[in-house]
Amino acid sequence: MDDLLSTAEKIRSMEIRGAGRIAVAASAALRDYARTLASLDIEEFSIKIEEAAKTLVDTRPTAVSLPNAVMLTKKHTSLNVGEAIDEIIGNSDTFIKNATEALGKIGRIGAERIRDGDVIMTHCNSHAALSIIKTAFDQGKDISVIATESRPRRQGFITIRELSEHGIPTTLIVDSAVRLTMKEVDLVVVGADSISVNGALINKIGTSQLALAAQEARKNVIVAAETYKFSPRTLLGEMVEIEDRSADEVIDPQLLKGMPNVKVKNPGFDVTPAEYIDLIITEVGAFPPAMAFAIIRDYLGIELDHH
Ligand code: RUB
Repeated sequence: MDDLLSTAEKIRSMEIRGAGRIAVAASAALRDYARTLASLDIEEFSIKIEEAAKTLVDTRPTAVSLPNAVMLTKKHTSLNVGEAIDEIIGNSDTFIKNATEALGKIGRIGAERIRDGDVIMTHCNSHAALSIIKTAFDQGKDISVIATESRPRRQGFITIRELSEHGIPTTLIVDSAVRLTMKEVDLVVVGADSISVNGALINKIGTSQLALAAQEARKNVIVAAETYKFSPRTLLGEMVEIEDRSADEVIDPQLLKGMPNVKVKNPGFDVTPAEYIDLIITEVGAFPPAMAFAIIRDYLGIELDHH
């Protein structure tokens, strides 16, 4: 349990962050925890797995990759604990292998949309989005990137480091420079924390601002998202919860002393409606956002877990 709690804490504190990484870490943690439960009977085993699943899912609310990874990993039908553990190990190995391969496939499919000479704007730090950009660069396309800072946690710094290490010319801008800079951009490429059944994208706060500025400037917006970033529960009418993070990430509380009338809001994510999105690049193909239902049905299943 200690290892599982430690992974949960790393996700909560954002030491492990980004929808894909969170999903893979949670799947591995559940797998390793299952291995420690061999001495239990099947009922106790299933209860412990459910508790562990909840601990992992409760760490952060927005990225659906996390509950999807946990849902796919925890499934077991055998009444024999040894076999149930093997099922969970198998589920996790499959999930992690698919997630890893998905990044390569998204890179190859998405790179088809990038032309020689393109200037690409990206936001926050998305491994799926960066896979597209790096693949296009590796194909010899002469591209450059404009990366937003992504306040308040500045994940843009991770992005510019990764791009620089890959040899890709990169310009860092503050988030509020998005609209002014959009005229230099050919294409926006971002990742996803969740995609709902109506094709709306939930991603790092500020993403919808990039999409709005891109639409005004008639530039395409491409979303890089593994199929496990689609949200089956939105089929039940559920809304994706937007994480409210601590005000301390925005401003040092000391600086607010003597300002009793001020409060600070720090939403972590925002919603970009489907009509601002040209294409969603998944590992099984490039789809318009209107295909979200078909992706949920075909790749995640619509027999929903009702708790
Ligand atoms: C990260 C973020 C990323 C998506 C996709 O938010 O919004 O764009 O998670 O990333 P945070 P990836 O830093 O708050 O976790 O493509 O790597 O899954």
